[in-house]
Amino acid sequence: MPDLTSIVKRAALEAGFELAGVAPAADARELEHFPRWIAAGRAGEMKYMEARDEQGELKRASLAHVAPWARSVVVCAINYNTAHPYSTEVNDPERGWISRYAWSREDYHDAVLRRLKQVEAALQVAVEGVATRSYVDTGPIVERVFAKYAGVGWVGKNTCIINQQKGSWLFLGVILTSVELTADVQSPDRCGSCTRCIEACPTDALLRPYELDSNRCIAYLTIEKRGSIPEELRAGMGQQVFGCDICQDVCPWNRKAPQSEAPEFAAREGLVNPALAWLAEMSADKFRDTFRGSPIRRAKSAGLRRNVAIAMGNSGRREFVAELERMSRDPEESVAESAAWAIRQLTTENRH
Ligand code: B12
Ligand code: SF4
Ligand code: SF4
Repeated sequence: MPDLTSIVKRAALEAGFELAGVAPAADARELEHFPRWIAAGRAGEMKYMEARDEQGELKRASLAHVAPWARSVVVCAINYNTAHPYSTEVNDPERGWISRYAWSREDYHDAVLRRLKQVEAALQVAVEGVATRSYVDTGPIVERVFAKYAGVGWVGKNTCIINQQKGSWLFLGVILTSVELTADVQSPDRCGSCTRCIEACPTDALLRPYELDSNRCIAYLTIEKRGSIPEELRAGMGQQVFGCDICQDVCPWNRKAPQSEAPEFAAREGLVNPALAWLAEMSADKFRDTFRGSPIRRAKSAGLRRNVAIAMGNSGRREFVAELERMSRDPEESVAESAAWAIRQLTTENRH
């Protein structure tokens, strides 16, 4: 008769996860960093990161604040890599970059949660009355810390979970459970003396190893930030129009990253290195149709237009001025203002 931990791990593999491990539901020392990170304003405008419990404690700082009943945390991971170049390998100024994770046919929250529910169901069959709760980005916990203690991967200096065999193109999903499972050995840090990610970040968002300032991170600026993007960061955004992969593209552990076998993560047509002109012309209705079921919806139509205007401003291509003039009359202030900025970039110092 296999033990409960083996049943759960087997269910995770059967559900399509490539990695699954168990972390104790205890607070790891890395979580001590979290309140300092919040106090320093590193979460930017992501207010949900600052959610507090009734005692006024930051929920994410301790699992005890969120699920005092939990005894173990099952951490599952699935690879979303596809056979397409890295952002650091392409260089066409007329094209933008959408982050690798967002090319998918289905939003990863749905694709991962469906699999987690399958694992949860196996656990419930095995243990009557067990309490479980699944999260994919959706709960107030710092998933990566638990992934480290579940042996799924180490927290790299770029703050991403890296697995020695699979690299870091991984989505994480966690299941809190009221039964105690056998914990795995934590993943050792294999970054060594490497600092490539820190050097490659174009906006200096990695302040020091393991510390990211969202306010400077292109992933935050292009996806989460509403309104205008600070001018001093726009040049560093280069051609990124949704998310950013640079600190993972340069990571040696992703040099031979395997590809995903999950059909949901195959790239949608047109999203790998898309033409900026195509995105700029996209109406709000077309945006809704094109990105139905895609994580790109999170930026909203106006957010994507704003990002595209900035990428055009960084392109050095005067041909974009006519399109940008149209965008400078956009009813959304942040789009209009970004387009006006882009026109200045193309018509003054960066003329081609
Ligand atoms: C908020 C958020 C963001 C923010 C902030 C990112 C960040 N680094 O915190 C923004 C919008 C910028 C972002 C970007 C991205 N995100 Co995000 N994001 C989250 C979310 C919702 C919370 C992360 C969080 O709690 N941050 C708080 C800070 C303090 O945590 P942290 O940086 O991880 O720091 C911990 C460790 O570094 C640790 N630590 C470990 N060792 C050491 C050593 C020292 C010395 C120190 C000081 C600290 C330290 O201390 C901290 C914990 O207290 C998680 C889902 C979740 N609920 O966990 C997804 C998540 C982290 N994101 C994910 C992804 C895929 C991305 C992007 C790749 C998307 C993209 N391509 O644009 C980028 C990657 C950017 C990057 N380098 O991190 C995945 C990561 C998968 C992986 N392999 O790691 C997650 C887990 C979602 C998921 N379920 O799959 N994200
Ligand atoms: S995602 Fe991009 S901007 Fe953010 S830390 Fe990594 S390289 Fe820097
Ligand atoms: S680039 Fe180097 S330092 Fe950065 S996460 Fe990868 S191995 Fe670690």
